[in-house]
Amino acid sequence: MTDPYVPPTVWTWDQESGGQFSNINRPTAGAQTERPLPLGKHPLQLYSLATPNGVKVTIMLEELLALGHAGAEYDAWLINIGDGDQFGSGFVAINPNSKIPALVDHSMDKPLRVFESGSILLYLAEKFKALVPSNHFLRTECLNWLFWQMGSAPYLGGGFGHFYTYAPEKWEYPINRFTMEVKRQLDVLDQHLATNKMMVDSTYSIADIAIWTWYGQLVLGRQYDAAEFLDVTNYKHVLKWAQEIDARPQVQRGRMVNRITGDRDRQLHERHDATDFDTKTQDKVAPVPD
Ligand SMILES: N[C@@H](CCC(=O)N[C@@H](CS)C(=O)NCC(=O)O)C(=O)O
Repeated sequence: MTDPYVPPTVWTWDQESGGQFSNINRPTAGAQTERPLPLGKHPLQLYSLATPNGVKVTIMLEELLALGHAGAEYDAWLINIGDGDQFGSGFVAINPNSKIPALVDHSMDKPLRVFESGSILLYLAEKFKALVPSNHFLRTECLNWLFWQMGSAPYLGGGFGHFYTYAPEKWEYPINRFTMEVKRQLDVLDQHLATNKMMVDSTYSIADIAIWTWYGQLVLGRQYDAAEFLDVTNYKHVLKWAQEIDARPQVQRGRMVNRITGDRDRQLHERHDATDFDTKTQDKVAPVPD
């Protein structure tokens, strides 16, 4: 039996954790390399990867474009967090927290940086007056759920996902702790969606986009290979809502942008034009020889 861990008086970083992301985890902030960011032709420049946080923004931009907001045209550049791109000087200048997604709006006198996925969703919703209710009561409810998601998802990703999937060993205590919390969160959503078609009444909004990328995709079986373990089909109202959102063409396009895993015809590493979905997916630009 190994000795129980006794925390030292002062913690020091003297060893890699051994987990899947141990090569990029550090107890310090700031740029590690000198690397400027590329700049495209559109007003909005997005630097991201198709994780649940990243996909929130590409779905939002595709939704805005589908609504006819031409000012939402964007270049999406790939930030490969596994390669440490988030620690380049250009990226750190637009997000000192070194996490995707980060957006720069060049449509004004001087460029404006926006980081934190919830802040980006709200920024775009306000800029284009879309996908956030204007009614004071409904808008407040929309922000309640947006902030709920921003506070809850770290339990799902950093807690459950980390210990169930990425940690170097399976430890019962943290898996139990975070599984209980994630199932409680799913029950919160299930009870809410039992009497509401969407997160805010019956109108699709940034609250749905934010929550769907995490909890919607979890019940659709796309996260952490944990659908059976979490018994996700039990959350029937969440599942129905998730399937409805999943069927939106804008959502399907948004999921493809900055994706570097999965089916090659669903991977669009960079997006600079609406036609890229038809011509620049990986099966077309880098076909695998037979
Ligand atoms: N609260 C942030 C979280 C962003 C976040 O955790 N991004 C992850 C990918 S989903 C990341 O960039 N990780 C890189 C790292 O930890 O070094 C948001 O919602 O934007």
